[in-house]
Amino acid sequence: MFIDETTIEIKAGDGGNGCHSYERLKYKPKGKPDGGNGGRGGSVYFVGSGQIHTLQDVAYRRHYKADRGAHGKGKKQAGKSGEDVVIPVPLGTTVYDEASSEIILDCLSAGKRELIAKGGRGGRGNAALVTRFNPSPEFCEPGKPGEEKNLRLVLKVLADVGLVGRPNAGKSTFLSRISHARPKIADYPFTTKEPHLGIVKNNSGPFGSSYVVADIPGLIEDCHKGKGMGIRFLRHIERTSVLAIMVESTSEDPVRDAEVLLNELTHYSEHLAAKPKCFIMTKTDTLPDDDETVKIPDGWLGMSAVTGDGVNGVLREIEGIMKRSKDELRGDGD
Ligand SMILES: Nc1nc2c(ncn2[C@@H]2O[C@H](COP(=O)(O)OP(=O)(O)O)[C@@H](O)[C@H]2O)c(=O)[nH]1
Ligand SMILES: [Mg+2]
Repeated sequence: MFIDETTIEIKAGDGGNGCHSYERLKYKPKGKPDGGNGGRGGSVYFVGSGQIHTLQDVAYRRHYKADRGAHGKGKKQAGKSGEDVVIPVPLGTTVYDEASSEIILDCLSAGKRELIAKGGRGGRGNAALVTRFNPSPEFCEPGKPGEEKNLRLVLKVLADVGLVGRPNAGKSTFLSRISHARPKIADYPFTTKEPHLGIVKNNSGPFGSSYVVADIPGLIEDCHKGKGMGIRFLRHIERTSVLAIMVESTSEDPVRDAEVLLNELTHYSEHLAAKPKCFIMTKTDTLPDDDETVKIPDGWLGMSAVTGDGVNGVLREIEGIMKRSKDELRGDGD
């Protein structure tokens, strides 16, 4: 199941207590202090992973607790440290403190461990507490408690391109044509209930390596009022750099249909609606040959994800827009 929001409780391990003990030697009633230090409590970390795309596993477990440090022992034996807990989360996960709503972490790169709750320090044993003035301390320190946090995790998937269209526009078919992703395809609306990501390899185009395309559920008029699947899932294209607006060739008025889509985007956020876009008419194979030039509005591209006609043209356009917006971000655009 696709889960993009959850709350969890985490607790780092407490530090082990220091030990209060004395050397025991034959014929010597009380030797030197030899109580060892307590071990450090385990810490809790998050690590971004490119292999998972939902918070499902994290949400299922809900409680995470790292081990406590072991107590120190006599003969200056230090307690073992508690094991750390590392929680993998999908890239694009933002971690909030549940109480203050403050952002603790934005997980944007894979593989880096981020400390979320620190394990408690172990207490010192009386051997470590010896001073010139107190050569035989009759006390030791308790371990410090590990940090405890209630967290809210919100996932906004990381993708470069977002596919926007009515249900049945052919978004999923397009994604499965250009990537290895296999979203469900059918001729009834709302087959896509969750975002699907596809990685497009691009070795020849201007963009260089590969990029991620997100297929999200279809948008219908007034979905911002809760119709259909609503617009909550639009968060998953918030971090894209290009939107591909897709309208079916059966549309009576493609320009108006595109406006309806843009209007729904605007209701979600002006920022989202203002992203660079390309406009695509899908399923051109169903148009009679002489109809194509008439039907496709100026500045739009036509394609058929079934026959493959025009698909490369669409990818080149998308890659071109991505390259231009990256150049602008770097400040060397014109
Ligand atoms: N003839 C034709 N049918 C298509 C094309 N692309 C998609 N379809 C069909 O349109 C229906 C909806 O496609 P789908 O990709 O699930 O649309 P989505 O709801 O936008 O993801 C399916 O029956 C597809 O087989 C196309 O280029 N040509
Ligand atoms: Mg679909």
